Amino acid sequence: MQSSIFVTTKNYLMAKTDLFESPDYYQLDELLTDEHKLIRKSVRDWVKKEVSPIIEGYAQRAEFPKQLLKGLAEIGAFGPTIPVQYGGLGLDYMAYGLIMQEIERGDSGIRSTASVQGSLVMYPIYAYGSEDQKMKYLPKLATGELMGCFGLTEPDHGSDPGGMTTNFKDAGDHYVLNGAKMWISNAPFANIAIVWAKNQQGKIQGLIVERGMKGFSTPETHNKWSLRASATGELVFDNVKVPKENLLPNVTGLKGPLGCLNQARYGIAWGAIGAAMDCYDTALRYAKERKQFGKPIAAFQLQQKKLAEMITEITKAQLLVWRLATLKNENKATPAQISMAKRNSVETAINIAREARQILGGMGITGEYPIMRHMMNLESVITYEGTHDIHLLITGLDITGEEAFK
Ligand code: TGC
Ligand code: FAD
Repeated sequence: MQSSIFVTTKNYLMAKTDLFESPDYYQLDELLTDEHKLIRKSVRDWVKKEVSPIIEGYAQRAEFPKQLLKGLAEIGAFGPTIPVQYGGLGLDYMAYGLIMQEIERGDSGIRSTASVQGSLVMYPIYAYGSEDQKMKYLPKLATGELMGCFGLTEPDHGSDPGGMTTNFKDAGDHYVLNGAKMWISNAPFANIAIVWAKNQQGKIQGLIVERGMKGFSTPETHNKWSLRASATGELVFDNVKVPKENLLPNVTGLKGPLGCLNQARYGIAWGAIGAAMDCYDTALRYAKERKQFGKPIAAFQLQQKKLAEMITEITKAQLLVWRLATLKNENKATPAQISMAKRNSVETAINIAREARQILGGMGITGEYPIMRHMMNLESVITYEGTHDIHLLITGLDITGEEAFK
């Protein structure tokens, strides 16, 4: 009895100190600039100091740690690739990927908050907005003074967003918006929402809807077993009067929201590797310390197989996103290449989380270690931003020329 309390206490203490060391089996660091490494280090240090000590408690209580927003803004997580004149950092896509990797190493839900703010709220305003909209919103979104969310999915239209029914009508000096969005990250606390809706001609356009507009509400979604430290909600529009200047003027059609998804899916391709690295690192350390049958479990071939396959898959995924980053920096990355990377990284991560959980035995199911939280989070990550199936079909279409969605 005494010895089991001792073991639990010892493991508890081990788990609460974030000892993460990132695997770099193929010396990929040599492919990064000093600036990239510095950015990665500063985000990693922040995650170790601010996220790791508190995240398990927030996930267990299904609460969003709102106090992290200021720090996320300070480490440049909100719109790092947005030009400096609009409050961003003007960084390249390698830096953006590394930031997402490090944040998701802490928790996918916190990375979600950053992805949505940067790729799904700031990006559409930057890419499709008027100069006035950019100046009004982007600097405040970069500092976290304003937080945003992105409304594409509806109760009856998830993988098929083109079927959306949310719509707006021209009412003279304003538009009138009606409909509902579901599964919206950051909705419960967002100050603004980028809402994709059909105009009177049935064409999809984006509107900036502000909290406080009459008829706009954001009920929270409860009872999630995944992304418990991320706030998810609905967006409900009941005859909301939206000023005409809040329409994003420079895009029409589904390519508007899908263009934003390219940015966010790219970030997830990097981010999920962060979760995988955390599970691998935790399992490797545990396997070296945990003894059964008189020796560390790391000395058993079956555990070595798991660990060896994990580092192999992580290394392959790291190479894929590194190359994707270089293509993205040259503006040559195709949406299908991004889909392949998102799909591969998330599948890699979810498989590694499941194997790592087994290496920890019973301890693996507890909140003393991050693995089960990552595993449950990844069940959302494999579904949002396009499901695993949809990304496979995007690859299928790209290589065969045959569309198999419909
Ligand atoms: P389809 O006819 O193929 O395309 C319509 C128009 O869009 C263009 N397009 C793209 N443009 C930019 N980037 C892309 N990735 C694009 N994919 C397609 C296309 O060229 C066409 O343009 P045009 O000019 O001809 O009109 O559209 P479809 O209706 O057949 O649907 C295709 C499909 C299934 C691939 C697409 O709709 C899809 O990706 N579905 C998945 C939906 C999804 O990913 N939803 C994500 C919601 S947001 C979210 O999950 C946030 S989670 C945030 C977090 O917490 O991190
Ligand atoms: P469905 O589209 O109903 O799919 C159900 C199943 O059918 C899936 O397995 C799917 O792969 C399969 N399927 C669908 N179509 C096909 C096909 N043509 N061929 C083969 N199989 C098919 N959305 C936003 O707009 N903004 C957000 O911020 C946001 N945040 C989210 C946060 C969380 C925690 C979650 C879980 C979701 C979030 N989403 C968000 C929604 C997310 O993008 C959708 O859940 C996702 O696109 C899938 O839609 P769906 O859940 O309606 O599933």
